[in-house]
Amino acid sequence: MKKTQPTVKPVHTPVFANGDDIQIPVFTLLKPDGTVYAGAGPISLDKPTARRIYRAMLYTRVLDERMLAAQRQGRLSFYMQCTGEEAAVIGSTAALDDADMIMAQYREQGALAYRGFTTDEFMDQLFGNERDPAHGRQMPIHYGSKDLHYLTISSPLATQIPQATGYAYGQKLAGNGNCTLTIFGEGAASEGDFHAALNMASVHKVPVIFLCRNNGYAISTPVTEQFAGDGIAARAFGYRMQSIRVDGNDILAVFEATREARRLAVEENEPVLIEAMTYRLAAHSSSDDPSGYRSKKEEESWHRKDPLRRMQRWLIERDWWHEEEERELTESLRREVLETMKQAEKRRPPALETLVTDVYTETPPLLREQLDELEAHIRRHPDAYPKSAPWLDEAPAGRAGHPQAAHSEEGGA
Ligand SMILES: Cc1ncc(C[n+]2csc(CCOP(=O)(O)OP(=O)(O)O)c2C)c(N)n1
Ligand SMILES: [Mg+2]
Repeated sequence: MKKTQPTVKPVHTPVFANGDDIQIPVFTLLKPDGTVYAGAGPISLDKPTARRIYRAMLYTRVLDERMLAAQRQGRLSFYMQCTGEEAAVIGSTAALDDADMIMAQYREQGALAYRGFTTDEFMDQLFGNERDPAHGRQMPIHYGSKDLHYLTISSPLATQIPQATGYAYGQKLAGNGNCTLTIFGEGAASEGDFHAALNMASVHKVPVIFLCRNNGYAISTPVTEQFAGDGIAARAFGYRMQSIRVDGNDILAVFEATREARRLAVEENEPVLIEAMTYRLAAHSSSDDPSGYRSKKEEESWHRKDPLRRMQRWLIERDWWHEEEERELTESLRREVLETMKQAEKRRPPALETLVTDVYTETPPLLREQLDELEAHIRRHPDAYPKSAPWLDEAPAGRAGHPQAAHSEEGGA
């Protein structure tokens, strides 16, 4: 795309432009029945990648079902499902190089599953046990993996979007041939961060792909109450950025669109905006009940467009997948998730000390004092804390019986 200044062609009556003359089509290749549209462009998805994608989609479904049930049983405090949006998340991830960076929102566990995040890693984070790299300091679903080039999830919406522009600028300077994919909801795109990120990416021509999952809702707020413009795709034009709207439940279209976006980003330093039209089939989170704000009829109409079913039909049609294989895989994944969860929930909590580590090289005196007071408090009220917690007795040498702790205990709190 050419870089230009604003057009200055004179007219002599007031002409207001509102963008209505720009029609953004929806790119789609795969029909809901799993057959490909007549006249559809080339499909580059090969068998091994297609199977890897489908396995990750199945895994994510199984994980979501099991973990929501665990939350309902009171074993887990909170959960968020990717259900219904697996094609948008996994299809885009699969079109990247595995070393490309991903900066996501919170509903994109399918991207991690595709890259090989293990069930142990999912469970240790969800249960915040002693093996959780964040030491239980994040809510469940705030995964991250340096090895898999996946930035740790942040709860405040849209923070990852300008971070992605900055990171991708670094990739451009490093000349490593990689790009960054940032994924976010249409609700997050109402944040100023979204606009700042697009503007900076366009001005500095950085290799970043902005992927908006337009799933119809920001918690209970439907898109009709979120914005008046033509979705999210149209916003790219204000920054002279290329954009594409794609059927987000069509694995083939998401894959091809992202593949081309990656080429533009890496080879031509053109950032791209992708709007994936999809639907959040489940509740916003385990704390939400959608029956208060949307109809069963609406939900059912989207169940018929389920991205898994659609891809499954395409795979079976090509003899790349079989129903028997799916039954066996689903069963074994269910067993794996359940068994791993049982182990993770029994694992010990992180050491108490980790409350004040990781930020400063040496724990500052004020934090140390607070930790001592906490220890003293727990010793005074042992019944109010988990019996399994081995925190105090395993405190590093010099910690247990620390004079400060004794002092606080005497003083009372
Ligand atoms: C800055 C900020 N404001 C509000 C919230 C509360 N909040 C959490 S999720 C959410 C809805 C986001 O909707 P969307 O971006 O469309 O993502 P979806 O949940 O649909 O995947 C809101 C408002 C937040 N986490 N951060
Ligand atoms: Mg949304």
